[in-house]
Amino acid sequence: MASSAEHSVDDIAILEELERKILWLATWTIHNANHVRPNADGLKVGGHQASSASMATIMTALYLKALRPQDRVAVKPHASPIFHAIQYLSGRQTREKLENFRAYKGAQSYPSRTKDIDDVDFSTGSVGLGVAQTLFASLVQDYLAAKGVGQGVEGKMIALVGDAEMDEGNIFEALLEGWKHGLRNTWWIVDYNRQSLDAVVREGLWERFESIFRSFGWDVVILKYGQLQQAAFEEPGGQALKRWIDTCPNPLYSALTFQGGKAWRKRLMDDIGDQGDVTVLIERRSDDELAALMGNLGGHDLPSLVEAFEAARTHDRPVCFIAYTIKGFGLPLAGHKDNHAGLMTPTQVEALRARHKVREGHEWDLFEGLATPPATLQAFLDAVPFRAGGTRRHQPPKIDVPATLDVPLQPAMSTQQGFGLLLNEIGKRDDLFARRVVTTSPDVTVSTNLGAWVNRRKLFAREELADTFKKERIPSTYNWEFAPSGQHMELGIAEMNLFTMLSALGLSHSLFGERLLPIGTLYDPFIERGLDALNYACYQDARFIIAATPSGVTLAPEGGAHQSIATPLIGMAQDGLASFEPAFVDELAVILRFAFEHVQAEDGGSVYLRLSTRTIEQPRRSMDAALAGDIVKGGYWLRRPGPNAQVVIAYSGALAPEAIEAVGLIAEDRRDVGLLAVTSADRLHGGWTQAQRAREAGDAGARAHVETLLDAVPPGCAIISAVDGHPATLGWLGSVHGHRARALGVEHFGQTGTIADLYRHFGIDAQGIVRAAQAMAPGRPIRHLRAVG
Ligand SMILES: Cc1ncc(C[n+]2csc(CCOP(=O)(O)OP(=O)(O)O)c2C)c(N)n1
Ligand SMILES: [Mg+2]
Repeated sequence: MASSAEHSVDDIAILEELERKILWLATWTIHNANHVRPNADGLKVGGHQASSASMATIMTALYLKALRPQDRVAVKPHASPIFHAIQYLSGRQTREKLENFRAYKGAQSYPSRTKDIDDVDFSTGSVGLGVAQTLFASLVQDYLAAKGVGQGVEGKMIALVGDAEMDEGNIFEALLEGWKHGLRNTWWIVDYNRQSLDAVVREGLWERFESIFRSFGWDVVILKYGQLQQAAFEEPGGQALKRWIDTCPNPLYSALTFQGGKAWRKRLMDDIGDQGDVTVLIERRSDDELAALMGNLGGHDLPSLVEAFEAARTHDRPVCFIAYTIKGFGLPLAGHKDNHAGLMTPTQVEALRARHKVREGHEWDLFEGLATPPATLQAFLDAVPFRAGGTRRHQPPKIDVPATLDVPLQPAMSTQQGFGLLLNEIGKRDDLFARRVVTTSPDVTVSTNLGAWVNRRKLFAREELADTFKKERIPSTYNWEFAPSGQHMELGIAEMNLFTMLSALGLSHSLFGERLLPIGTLYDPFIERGLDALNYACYQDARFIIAATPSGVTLAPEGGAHQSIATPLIGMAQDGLASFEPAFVDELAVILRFAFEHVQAEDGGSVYLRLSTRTIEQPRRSMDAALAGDIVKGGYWLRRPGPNAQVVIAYSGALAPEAIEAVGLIAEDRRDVGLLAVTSADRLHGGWTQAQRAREAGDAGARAHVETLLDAVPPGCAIISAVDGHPATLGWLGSVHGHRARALGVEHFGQTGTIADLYRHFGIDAQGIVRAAQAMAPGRPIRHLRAVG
């Protein structure tokens, strides 16, 4: 590793030149998007010039000096132009993408793993999530290392964090979890520009940050004064200047920065001018030099940054860097409190062009206007350590999934119970497949039925820890041993952490070169608590399985606070997530097997299993390939309707017994009643949409599974659907072939009672279904329909 002595003055000089180039390229990218590129909408597309500039120095120090190929970085969303400029300079981003910044298929507004071409490690956008993601990635790195797999060399997991971003609660939830797991190798670099979107932050915020991080066991490195300032403090009168800087309120510092050298001089002379040393210190400098001195905060001082990063690499403790910066550094927007959405005017850009010596028509030239010869600059860029070793994204081979997942079926059981048994069976295996399954749960490991699996495969910790109860010979069902070989990551209650952890586990193949098969369990309603993190995980194309149980109003006595109504719709609407709600355990076995394939498939995604604690009678049947195929596609006829059917029932999940009973009650008075088992409203609907789109694009033969299924329903027949969730989940079935439809489901929370009470209350019991059938398929009264009391 290089020591600071090895940073020749030349290196720093080159870095400083390249930093200016990066600032220019980012500025031009934004300016081009707003003022040069033809824009039919006539709207400004923005680009966060000031937020970006704030990070220019820090990111130059990182990407062109401090980073190693094994490091992974989450760049704060609004530093995207700086990130893309660095990538362009490094030959990883194209001019075309930059010219189309924020436009269709151009470089993204916020760095995106899936949409950008330029080596984004973690997407960002919804502030706070990328930050936490680095912490969980570090835990995954430790998990792999403990098993002797992964990259073999430890990287730093780094987040570039806005100071206002630190208001996001999920960051603190993550901090606590990191502390519990003995977090290592994580750097959070806070861009302490003391500005947010609307405002200048409160005084002394850094002290809160410092004490919070220290109490979680982090090192805190405060980068407040750059080397110019440090030198000035050594001059006679320097300590008075330092005291003034330390006590200057944030808004005043910002305002003076915006106003420039003249204003600094007047204010400093008024406040600390003494006709002696301090006055000499100030007078010795021109306006420009004075502005440069006062702007020379730690976060804009390359030597300080490079040194601090190198020092932090010598150990594995987590480090929070608080780097003082100026929002809009190097631009005329610097320091102004309204600068967040501020764009430079064409006149201001022309002035900057002159300062950067960029000729017209040469705006994108890499080394335009720089003093150092291009060959030297290129040689410097070619030798950047981060770039050594080619691609940083791994593509390990797929893990073979067993042809079937077997489970001992009992006459009556719940899908949650089946899930636990399936995992228990996997836990008995000794193959790569079983070794790469990793589970995690926010304090609901036992109550979601992972207990047996954990007993077999242990909890993960970097160090062995025996179960005290076992040691003391106290009988317990659970054997909570922690070991490096453990395959369950225990989490506290916070669901945001669960999804961020799954996001990190689910990117393990790409980030660290080792495939994992992550499964997270939680109560279904609390998906909503972690929803933004779930969306974030899917957006990054992380691959994982969630088993959400219990769900719906079927968890009856647990009460309204735990009921989930919207989750089936979330499952349908969430991109990158295939959702299933099986009724029977043999269906679940097929779906879980599919899920292990789907999370590994190039064009696959993550999987959501909405499960239930309701024990229901299981069908006695043998699973064949055709049935298994239909279950994965989203549905099959449990009872095919005949040609004279007036009504068919479609149901999902735990309502199977009600649907089956209703069919029996209706069948005596209506002919040919059909019963459609919907294992995935999401897959059925998605397939239907896809087929329609394909036909519209000219593929006349395209056909969706649901279209084929519903071919069996005669034209005049009505479809009654029933789901323990929002009725819209299956409400669309009638539109497939133009059948009349009545969608039953749950629209309100809050009732507590038995399952029978609640199904009756919401009209999703057998009688409710029969009532709907009577209304939709009038004819002679259905004898089994009781009068509504
Ligand atoms: C979850 C979320 N809420 C709100 C926003 C909108 N937003 C973007 S940046 C920002 C504040 C930026 O302040 P800071 O983090 O200090 O970054 P700076 O602009 O100073 O660099 C806000 C509120 C967002 N991107 N994500
Ligand atoms: Mg800020």
